[in-house]
Amino acid sequence: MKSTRLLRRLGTPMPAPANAWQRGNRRTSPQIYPFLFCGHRVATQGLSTDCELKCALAEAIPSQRDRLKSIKTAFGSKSLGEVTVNMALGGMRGVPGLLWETSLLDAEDGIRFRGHTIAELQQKLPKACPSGEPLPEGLLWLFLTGNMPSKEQVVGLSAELRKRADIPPQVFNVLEALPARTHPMTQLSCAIMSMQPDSKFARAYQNGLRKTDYWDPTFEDSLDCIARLPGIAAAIYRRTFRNGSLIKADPVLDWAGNLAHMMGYSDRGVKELMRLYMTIHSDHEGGNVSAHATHLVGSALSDPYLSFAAGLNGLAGPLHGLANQEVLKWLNQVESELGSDVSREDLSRYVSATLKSGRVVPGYGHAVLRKTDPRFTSQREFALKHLPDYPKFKLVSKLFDVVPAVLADTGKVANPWPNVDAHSGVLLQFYGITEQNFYTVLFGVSRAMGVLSQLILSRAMGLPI
Ligand code: NMX
Ligand code: MLT
Repeated sequence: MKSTRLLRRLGTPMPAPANAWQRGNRRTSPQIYPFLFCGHRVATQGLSTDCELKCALAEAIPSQRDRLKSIKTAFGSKSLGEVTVNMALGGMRGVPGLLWETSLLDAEDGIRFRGHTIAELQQKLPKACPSGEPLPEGLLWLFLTGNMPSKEQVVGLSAELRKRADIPPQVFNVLEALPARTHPMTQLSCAIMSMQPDSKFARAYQNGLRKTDYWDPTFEDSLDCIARLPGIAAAIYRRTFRNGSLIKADPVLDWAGNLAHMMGYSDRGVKELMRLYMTIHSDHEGGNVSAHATHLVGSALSDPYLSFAAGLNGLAGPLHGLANQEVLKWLNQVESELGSDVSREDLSRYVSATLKSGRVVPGYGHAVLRKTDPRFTSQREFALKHLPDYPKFKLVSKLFDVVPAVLADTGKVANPWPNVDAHSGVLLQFYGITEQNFYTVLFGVSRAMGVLSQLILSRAMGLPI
């Protein structure tokens, strides 16, 4: 096993019944899901649905439970390898220890979302514009069902999310109560926590919920949360950087397009960037801090708001999601000290000086990846298409030429190549979103899709604490 990190690489652990998830189970047992019949609104235990995604998920769950059972029966007592002292001291790297369905990370090839590369998603997922970027709603469908959705299914899911997008008033009250200097990530975490008192999972659990039904109110909370995130993120942005005047959602725009719109950006390019951004940041297997924190807290049957807030608090760390903010800060320093037309030699000296001062070069390195992050590459392709002459993009490109060699020369950096955060900030800068302290919030909005999908699936499969 090429793995490098604990809690990784068990996404598709063994030959499960071929394509089991994709096959689904067209004969959903009414004993198990008495309240789920597509096209009808049927209520049970206060829960109801006419949501097509929920129906598709409900159909897929029985075969997934069977698959897990057969894996346990066939392979339950097999060893997954040895654990060395170094693996324990190294933060449990290389120890496979977690089932993660939504994505799988390969050290060389990077992320696969339900088996699909980013380029495949760009090709196969429905889009808002011809030959544009994928609609992230489609990825949410793929995460939860294992199937590539049709355009109609994605349009339906966009509408479902708009229907659920109203933000409860207490969110604004909590945001208002925070000092204006509060970091946007802290604001986001507090906003998520403020919705917890209305958790459908927490209420249903208190009313006596059967284990086989845990996934249902988890789905409801998760979809509500995902639906509201663009409005919440935009409110944080407008409050922190635009004197607090809010912009209403566009009733026909998609989820990511609406995020750009509510932040105050109407350009077609920003909306396309937001669709790409929301797609590529969504999931990175289960061992990263935000995914693992969400899973860990969720395994105690904490509701989705409690669990996702935990993930966000981890994402707010500078070695994880906050690195996108740190990259911009550092790029701005490079630009102001050396100018934008800097030579490779001067740049190389600057990178060495950063290292000598005991700091990390933000946006480079990774706990698992050992090659350039394909999420960096997809953003680079976006830049080459939409902003090839932008000076900050040229600086990022020069750094891509220079930094790996300097990091490799230290002899200790396991991966000298750029990660997702090395590129995201300059794309936002180009479209006028210059407030770097907000960037991790965008990462967080996207990450909700992956980690909350996995939370729903974990409950559907009855994974333990
Ligand atoms: N700049 C300077 N030193 C580095 C870097 C870097 N970019 N990457 C790794 N190192 C150092 C690391 O600090 C460690 O030093 P020491 O032995 O003195 O403690 C040594 O190299 C070995 O670390 P690795 O095994 O290569 O990396 P590890 O798996 O521990 O950490 C990161 C991975 C991502 C935390 C690390 O590469 C890093 O700090 N990168 C910069 C911050 C960053 O870009 N984070 C974002 C990651 C992606 N995300 O979005 O979450
Ligand atoms: C992520 O997207 O979560 C980061 O690349 C960190 C990781 O995978 O360890």
